[in-house]
Amino acid sequence: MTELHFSLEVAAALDEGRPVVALESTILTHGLPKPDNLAIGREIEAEVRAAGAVPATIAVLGGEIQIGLSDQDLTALCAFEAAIKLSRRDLGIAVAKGWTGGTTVAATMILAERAGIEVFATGGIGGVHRGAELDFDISADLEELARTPVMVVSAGAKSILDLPKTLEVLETKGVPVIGYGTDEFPAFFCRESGLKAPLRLDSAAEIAAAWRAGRGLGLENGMLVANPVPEEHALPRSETDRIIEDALYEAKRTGTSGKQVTPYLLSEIRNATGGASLRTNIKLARANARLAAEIAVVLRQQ
Ligand code: PSU
Ligand code: MN
Repeated sequence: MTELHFSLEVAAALDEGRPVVALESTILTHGLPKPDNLAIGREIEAEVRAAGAVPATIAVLGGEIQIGLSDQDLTALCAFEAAIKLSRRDLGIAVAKGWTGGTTVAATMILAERAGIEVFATGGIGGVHRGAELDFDISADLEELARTPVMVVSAGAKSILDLPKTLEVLETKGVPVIGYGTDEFPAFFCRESGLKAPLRLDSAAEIAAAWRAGRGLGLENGMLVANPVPEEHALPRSETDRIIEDALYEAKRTGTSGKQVTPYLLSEIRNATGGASLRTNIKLARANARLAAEIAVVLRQQ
């Protein structure tokens, strides 16, 4: 068996049955700019702790699968220029070759499940890209939500994606998509997408109960909780959509493809909004960490 390496804090929490929230690391290595990524990673972890759970940031360090990072590990990962973006397909080779990298939503779900962690907070998930009917660019995150029983708390998905097609695929794959306190599926930077959230729940306790009941039926799929960015930190929709259109055009023009697409679009949007998108990204990631921790706490009380 490929070994998992636990931080002391996470090992103790899991041992004692205390609530733990998994956090991904591609957001740190590829989604956010250096050196801000370190402070943001720490803030997200602090948010989980403030709500009474233990954060387990997951990454691969020198080929070792790490469940929970010491502050020293987090600092090193955030500064490492050569970090690799690791999804499901990359995990085996990363361990065999001794790579260091950030795990995507898909890879983090796999490792959280192996570690016995049910709740996971991120910013946004990958999905069906615009034009996927031609280039087949569909994130492995969707397939993972279909097959791995971990709850993912996100701010929905960015409109760099084709959101209607993303929701269709999630429906086909039997993934519950829960609007938290909203009837509308949120679009990451913006609270509105113009699309209805397939399901709606209004409290951490309701979400925890729905999760337990699904698991009690032996269902092995994950669940997506879509938590809209707090109103005061949301970006205006029409302007943001225009910036996203420009970023998509640039990606096409520069021939960006494969796993580079999402990081490329994120950095284009950040530059075009003069940092406003970064502030929003931090706020929503913190809000998701908070909600995930609340759910993890309720799950331990049931
Ligand atoms: N979407 C975001 N921010 C992110 C990502 C997605 O709004 O940082 C990252 C996540 O780690 C996600 C990954 O799992 O990108 C998806 O990449 P791809 O589209 O190549 O599957
Ligand atoms: Mn892709």
